[in-house]
Amino acid sequence: MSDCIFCKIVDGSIPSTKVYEDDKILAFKDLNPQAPVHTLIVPKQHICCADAITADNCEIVGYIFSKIPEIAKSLGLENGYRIVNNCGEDGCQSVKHLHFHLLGGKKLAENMA
Ligand code: IU
Repeated sequence: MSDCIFCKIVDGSIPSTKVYEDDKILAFKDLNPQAPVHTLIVPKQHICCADAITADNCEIVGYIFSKIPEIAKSLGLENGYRIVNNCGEDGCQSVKHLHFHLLGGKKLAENMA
């Protein structure tokens, strides 16, 4: 999508600090980290949000999760981590391209809401 910032990060027209990349997904450092390690993992295909996941496009979500252990290990997250997805207005999603926050590097707060 031409006006999507994460699509532009995926196509390289906006720079990012890449953590992992293959033909289907990109992981890059969050510009405003909320933890010592804060990486965003995005599908290269544009899906606006978790609410737009369907039987036809859900394969990429499983693929992302299959890569998370490898990405986490490469970031030194040997002691655990948190995966977060914000969806829509009430979920405070600010970028409308599906992404998973990978957070860690310290004991994270227990309160999720
Ligand atoms: P959210 O779940 O949509 O609220 O998360 C969007 C994240 O994208 C947020 O943590 C921002 O700091 C981050 N981000 C970024 O890393 N680079 C950008 O160019 C933009 C947002 I815009």
